[in-house]
Amino acid sequence: MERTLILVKPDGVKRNLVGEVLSRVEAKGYTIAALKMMQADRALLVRHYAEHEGKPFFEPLVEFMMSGPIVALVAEGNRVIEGFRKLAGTTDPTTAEPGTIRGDLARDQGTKVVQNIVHGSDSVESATREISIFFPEL
Ligand code: IDP
Ligand code: MG
Repeated sequence: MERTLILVKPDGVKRNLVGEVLSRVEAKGYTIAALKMMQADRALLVRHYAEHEGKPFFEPLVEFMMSGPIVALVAEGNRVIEGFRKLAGTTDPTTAEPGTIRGDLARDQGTKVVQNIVHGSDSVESATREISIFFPEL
């Protein structure tokens, strides 16, 4: 069964949208296989976002992701990686389709890093790597 790593980012937790995100994942029919609230530290985030190191938004991204608690979960189901990316919507919340998490619940806040409520793995390789970072016990 395919698995993906989903994060509710600090903006989503601060705005009390954890339940809303979990509800959309469950309503779609995916199973939540693991779930935890945590405070991510720099080392963990640098590993998680390694592909973005050197980009202008990298440091703001790490700072933002450390700005408050996050919720990490593993969701499971056939084609869940692709399916959750569709549920999340495109990276830029201004143009993300209405009906998606980012399209419905986020907007441009004028910050250096885009605040867009959720992260979802983008491939089987990323999912395996990211799940092992956030849930080494699995
Ligand atoms: P994704 O989350 O839709 O997969 P990525 O390109 O992997 O998008 O970028 C990771 C995160 O970095 C995004 O979710 C967003 O928070 C932030 N980000 C991506 N591109 C930009 C940008 O061009 N400017 C500011 N922040 C960005
Ligand atoms: Mg990404």
